[in-house]
Amino acid sequence: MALEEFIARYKLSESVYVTRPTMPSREDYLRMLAPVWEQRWLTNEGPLHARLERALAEHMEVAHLSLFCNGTTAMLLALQAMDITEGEVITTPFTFPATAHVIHWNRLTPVFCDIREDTCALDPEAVEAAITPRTRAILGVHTYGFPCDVEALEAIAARRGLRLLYDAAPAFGVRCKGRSILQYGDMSVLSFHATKLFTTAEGGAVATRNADWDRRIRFLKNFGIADEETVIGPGINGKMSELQAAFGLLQLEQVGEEIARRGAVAAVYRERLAGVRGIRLFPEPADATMNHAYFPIRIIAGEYGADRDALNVALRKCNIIARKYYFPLCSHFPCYADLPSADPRRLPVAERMSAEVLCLPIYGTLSPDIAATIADAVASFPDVNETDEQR
Ligand code: T4K
Repeated sequence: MALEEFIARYKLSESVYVTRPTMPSREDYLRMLAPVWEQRWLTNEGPLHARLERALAEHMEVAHLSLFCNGTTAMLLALQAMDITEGEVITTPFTFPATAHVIHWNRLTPVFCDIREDTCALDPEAVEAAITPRTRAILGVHTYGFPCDVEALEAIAARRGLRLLYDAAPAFGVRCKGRSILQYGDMSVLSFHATKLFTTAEGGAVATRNADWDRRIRFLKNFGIADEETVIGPGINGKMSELQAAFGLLQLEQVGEEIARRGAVAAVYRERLAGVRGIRLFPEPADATMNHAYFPIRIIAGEYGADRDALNVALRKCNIIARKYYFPLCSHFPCYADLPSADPRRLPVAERMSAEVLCLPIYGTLSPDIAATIADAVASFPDVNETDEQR
């Protein structure tokens, strides 16, 4: 098949993005905002903010949950609340830049560590091998919502006296071994960015079962202010507004249905792509309930007959805007590339995943028919008989 024929067959009438936010109705949002207008209370722990904190803590089954203006600030302060002020933090290079950057912004050293092929999450054996006398904490990421190896990491952290923090930005609503994913580790951080399953446009949260850390987090995100005349430390502004909290309360009503709809899209992809030569699907973890926030696939170039990047370019010509989450690896950023732990030879799985993974569009309003067309385009791209250059 010629490339023109491929495009003619699979081109969608409108661009389909990797994700789209679930929107509450305008009427519902205006109704939710009515008390904000009446009371003229816009931020600083307002009533909607308090309602959303309670509702999310209950929904996610955690003792304490503190809302934030975004996930990055939440993660920055989570490290500070646990008093991690010097040394090294072990983390994954296969993540959004924020994960590595919060370590750097806290004047700590990120130590990149390899990942597992089946979940793209930290490889516990590599974590253990990366520990030095300067290691203070492990910062795992539940990549694509696949839970980290929580028991193994917990055992390592306990044995080696390290703090264990999770970047749970992609894992809203995920359950692992019968418990909310946020119940694992010392603290977990969520992102409520517009690209996330549950969104407040910008936003985030820190969850912990430790009341003392929760108290510190609350001071830190409000300039360290204890009362009108007392500032107990150098805090920052990490607060969420009432307008965002109102959006979040409506999102929470829709999130169960959103997950179910995404599950239906994932099922179409799984059915159509199972067994396609050179395409690997990630196994659904047996002991976790997924949120279907992402649908990553791996393209094994040698078997597929084309590489991930060629497929990605061709899909874009068909208005299918998939994403190479996560390329480049954080360990390739100029600010980290000179670290000994950034050496590609130490990160073989992460390097491979970064070259092979493509995240296909998935969101609740994506019709199963469009998902089927996308899957068919992926399956038939190797039939395009142009050279790589022509592609
Ligand atoms: N840790 C992890 C593992 C994370 O994934 C993130 C954020 C964080 C930490 C940090 O949390 P925050 O501080 O952001 O709360 C996006 C987001 O900017 C980023 O927040 C998110 N991860 C990451 C996975 O995705 P981009 O560069 O891919 O965004 P962008 O603008 O290209 O959007 C992707 C697609 O989403 C668009 O093609 C269409 C759709 N979209 C996007 C926006 C902004 C919409 O439909 N509506 C929108 O408003 O980074």
